[in-house]
Amino acid sequence: MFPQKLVVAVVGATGAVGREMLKTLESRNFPGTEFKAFASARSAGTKLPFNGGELEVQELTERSFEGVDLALFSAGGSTSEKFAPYAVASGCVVVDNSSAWRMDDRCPLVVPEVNAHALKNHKGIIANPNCSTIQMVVALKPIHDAARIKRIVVSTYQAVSGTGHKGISELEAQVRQLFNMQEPEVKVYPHRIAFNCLPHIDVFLENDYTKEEMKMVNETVKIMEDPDIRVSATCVRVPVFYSHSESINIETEQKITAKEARAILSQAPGVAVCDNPSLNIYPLAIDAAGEDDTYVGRIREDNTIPNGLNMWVVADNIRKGAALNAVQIAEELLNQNLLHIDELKTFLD
Ligand code: NAP
Ligand code: 3JN
Repeated sequence: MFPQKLVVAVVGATGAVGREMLKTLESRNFPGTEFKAFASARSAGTKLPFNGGELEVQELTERSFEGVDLALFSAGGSTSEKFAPYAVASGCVVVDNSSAWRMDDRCPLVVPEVNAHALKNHKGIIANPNCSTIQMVVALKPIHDAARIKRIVVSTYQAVSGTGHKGISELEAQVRQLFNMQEPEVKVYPHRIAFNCLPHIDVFLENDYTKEEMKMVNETVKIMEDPDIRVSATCVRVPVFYSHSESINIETEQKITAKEARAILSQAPGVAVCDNPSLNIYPLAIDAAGEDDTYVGRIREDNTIPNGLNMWVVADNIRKGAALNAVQIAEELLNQNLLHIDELKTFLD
């Protein structure tokens, strides 16, 4: 079923997401016959542990994809915009973790538990959604199928690892400085993140929402394939290292009770229901960190409207929110025999 030769590249391999991609490929025994690691010239020559040995990081160039069948990109939007077209031109299928191609009509935007079928029309680039969108749609698609969601109001509590290595270092450094009675240095975020919450992720847009908030709005509609779902998002950075948490309120067309929602979600792929408030059991960022599932709890009816539900949804933003989802897409490409580009359309200008 799997090809005899399968050369797999990770682009941005030294980053927070790239390192997790390598770990995920390894732990899921992804059937590559050769693996390559690319990053910028800054880290060329770095050795990364992989499959009991090491991968030497190479500088990414336009010619890096010769002989590569599949590339998992996680090196930022501008790198994806520039280099993914060269990959496709060499016949390499790209799974891209950035926002560069997500809303492009030629590129499926895929969460395998939700819309694996969308892969069949790919033209060489498949986009991985934003981490906050991924965990939300994993939890909401089964409810949408049962009762049709009309409106979503979501507030996120996003870990600093969403900003990569530099976000993790900033929180660590500020906590250390504060405990040593020093003035914390603010370098990465617009304000201090230690012991603080920032209602500001990515840049502000003309409509007063942030780009992160509008990613949640637009990506949800594309993945759920329902232009009538209205989404309102507030994205907040919190001083947590790993896992994003989300408070989600939905209004559905048909009535669905909390008990019914719990029953549906306990059968849903990729979801773990964790909901026993009388025993103080609900999803926690520290428990979701390092895990694959999307945890859902605090499921309760919103009594201010006829058909409303509230829930609390937590997932590891670097795993399900990025690396794991990308590897699952790659696995789906293999399972659906789609690791080829039928009509080679150029993404080069
Ligand atoms: P990170 O820790 O800062 O790592 C960035 C990686 O990109 C490093 O490997 C870096 O290599 C590489 N890179 C930067 N510029 C490059 C260039 N010109 N050519 C080749 N490689 C380059 O960031 P991260 O958290 O891993 O995130 C990386 C990207 O993944 C983000 O920018 C975002 O687009 C995407 N992401 C998506 C989600 C999601 O929601 N699905 C979540 C987090 C991140 P060097 O070591 O050489 O600098
Ligand atoms: O901040 C977070 O928690 C998630 C960050 C995601 C991110 C960070 C830098 C650039 C993205 C993304 O995936 O949307 C991008 C981007 O590619 O736009």
